[in-house]
Amino acid sequence: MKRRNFIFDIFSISLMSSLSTRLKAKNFNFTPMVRSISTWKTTEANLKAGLLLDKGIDGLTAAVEGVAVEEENPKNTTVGFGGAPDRTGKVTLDACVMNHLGDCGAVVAVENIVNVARLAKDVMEKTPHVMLAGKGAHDFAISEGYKQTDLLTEKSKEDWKKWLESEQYKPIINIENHDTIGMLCLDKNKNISGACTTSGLAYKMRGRVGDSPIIGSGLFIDNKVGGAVATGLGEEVLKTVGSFLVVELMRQGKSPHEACEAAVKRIVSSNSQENKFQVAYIAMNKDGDVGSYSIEPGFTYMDYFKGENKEKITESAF
Ligand code: SD4
Repeated sequence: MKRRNFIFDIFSISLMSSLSTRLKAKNFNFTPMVRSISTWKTTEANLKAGLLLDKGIDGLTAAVEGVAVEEENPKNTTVGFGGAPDRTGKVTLDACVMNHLGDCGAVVAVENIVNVARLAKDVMEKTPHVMLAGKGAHDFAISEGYKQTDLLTEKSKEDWKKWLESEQYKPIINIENHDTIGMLCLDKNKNISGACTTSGLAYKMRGRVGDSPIIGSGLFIDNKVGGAVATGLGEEVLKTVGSFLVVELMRQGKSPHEACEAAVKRIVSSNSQENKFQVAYIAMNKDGDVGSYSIEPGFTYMDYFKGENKEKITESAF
């Protein structure tokens, strides 16, 4: 057994056994083909998507409703409600979605709306456009019946005020400081869709947008080949059009793991890593095989398959 697989298995055992017991106890029937993967330890979000897929729900709906769990979770400081603000104390959210037909939608720099992945899906389905920004995206949300919510929690306000004392901004995401959720869902019709949603880098400049809402960088899907999503320092993912690169590498015959590794190494080869930063990809191919790779150790992702929701460790460049 390869060391990597061994570690995966050890890591997954407790989570698997408790979840499978839960599912068996409920006499649950899983759909063998469907699969959902998501960045970081987004256990409940990935489980939500997996269970929707098992019920026969389409991949796009499963992904959007799965990531909504993190958008609504105040403890996740990189997504939605409770996300860290920019330097001026405003929480601004970015998200995108893409389906198996190659249709996509995105919103950037949205304020006071929690479920921005759902909003990106609405942009895709209800407007002639792919991307809406700032006030325009917000006004569209209101016209579609979204409610306004102050996204800055007491805790994130406190943390921001503490940060203001030094105002030291390092464009670094270290491995403890992110949990942006990107998710890929393979549904019972063998169609892959995905969603990516974030509040971006903590204490970013006002107006800064990263990779997460940019189709090809934060997320890309070609249903003939597979899909990929990114997390980490968005500037580096943008410079290499990371998720598109991963999908193109799979098209050339690489496995999801090999494609993620090559895309990460493309970034590593043009950076000294004097200032450490993290970038990680997860990917799924048309056959439902999955893989991942990260620059720094510590990245994990969730994998829902055959009724089990496992946390998996990723190999890293360093
Ligand atoms: C960004 N890629 O805005 C996002 C940040 C991230 O976990 O992934 N954080 O650059």
